[in-house]
Amino acid sequence: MKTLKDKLREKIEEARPRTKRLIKEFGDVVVDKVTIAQVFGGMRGLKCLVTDISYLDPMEGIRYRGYTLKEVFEKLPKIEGNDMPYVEGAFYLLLTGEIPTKEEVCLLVDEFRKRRILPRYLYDIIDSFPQDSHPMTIFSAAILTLHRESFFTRKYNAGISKMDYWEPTYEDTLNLLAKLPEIASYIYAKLYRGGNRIISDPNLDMAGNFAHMMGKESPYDDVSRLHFIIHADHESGNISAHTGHLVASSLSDIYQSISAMINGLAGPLHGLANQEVLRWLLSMKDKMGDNLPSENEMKQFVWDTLNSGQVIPGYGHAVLRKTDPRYALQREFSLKHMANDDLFKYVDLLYKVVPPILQEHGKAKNPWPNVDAQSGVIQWHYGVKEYDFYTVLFGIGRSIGITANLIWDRALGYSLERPKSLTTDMLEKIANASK
Ligand code: CMX
Repeated sequence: MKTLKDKLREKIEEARPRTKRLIKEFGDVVVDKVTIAQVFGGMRGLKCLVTDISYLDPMEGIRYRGYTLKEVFEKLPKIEGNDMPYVEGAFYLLLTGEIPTKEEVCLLVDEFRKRRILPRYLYDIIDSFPQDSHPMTIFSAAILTLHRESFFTRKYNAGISKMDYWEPTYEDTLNLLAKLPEIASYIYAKLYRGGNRIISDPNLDMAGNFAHMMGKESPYDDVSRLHFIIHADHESGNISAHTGHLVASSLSDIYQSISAMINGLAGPLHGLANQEVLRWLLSMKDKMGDNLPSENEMKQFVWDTLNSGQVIPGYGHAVLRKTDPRYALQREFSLKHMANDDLFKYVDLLYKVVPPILQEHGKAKNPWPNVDAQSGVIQWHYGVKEYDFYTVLFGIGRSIGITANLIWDRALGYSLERPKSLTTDMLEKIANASK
């Protein structure tokens, strides 16, 4: 059986001539135009990035390597007795475009096991953070600290051909991904469990071991698999993916690039929205006591939030224009496992009342829920009630897709990112000339 790295090498050899041909023979072909609104508006919708790993259709949602998420969950190998597939299998798919066999996944599970141990100094660094630090800050710093382990940086300093950049990047990726659950669960133990750490179980897969280190019983292992896989990738233009790609384009290594992307994910308009949803729901629950709000009370709560100039967390999206399939998958899980959970009932009622209100409000282009509207409530149900921690979970998942992208960036020799800026004067001249 071929190893993942050998298979990847073959895929890279196949892909290189396609990229080379497009640049060499069709480099001047126009792909898109740029409007003044896009220049000021965060480049929304501008087609100027490339990835073959995932594609986001505004109506259908994300596809990983051409597969809808539903297909991904159906097709990837699973551990017997579990509903959700191995996270390692999702990484395999994102990296190669192929659905792995169970044997191929097990080989990768073994690779991750061998690489998961953290260096002693990392525990000391995590311990040295003040207790009131946000877990995303510690997570980002811990990942950055591992820069000293970078194989890519060592190889680069020794002098390596551009054609081979992807290989040490691949090694760094496996080393980092294997360690993320260990880092995250240690941060959790430090901040919320008085430092009482549960040592990892070498017999378990990545997500199963994470659940174990969090001190959780089944089905929290499947919750983790579901969570990490749906958060893995959302094409290249979202803040975390784009930050990772941008930083890596200067040949910063995986640790520096992933630490940076974690900081982008930590913003409330991006990954932190999952913690915002919980904070917002709990503030309503506080007002309601044990009573479930009526539809009218819920509507009033939503309007009050909007009228105070805040956004409804977990709703809207820069690209999507319908209910996020990642929301739908989590809803399906919740209906099966926790339909009577109080907060889930809130989330369900919100699904009914928020979209028409956002439509009436008239601002959001997408009134439908995104991934963050559901994820925190599932964590809450299984006893992870420290909602500051939720974006760290998003970060573990997102690292899987971004590292796969960065390996390919290196393999296909994508350029240093350097768009051009203009002054307001220049834009005014362009505007006047168009009259
Ligand atoms: N509640 C209230 N207003 C909203 C809104 C929401 N959920 N979503 C968008 N709007 C508003 C925007 O703030 C903007 O207002 P202004 O014109 O006053 O600036 C207007 O509607 C148009 O925005 P848009 O084009 O529809 O959305 P953007 O592409 O600018 O922003 C997003 C997308 C996700 C940041 C936005 O929908 C939002 O703030 N949602 C709430 C936060 C959230 O859930 N983020 C998580 C997204 C998923 C993820 O990345 O993790």
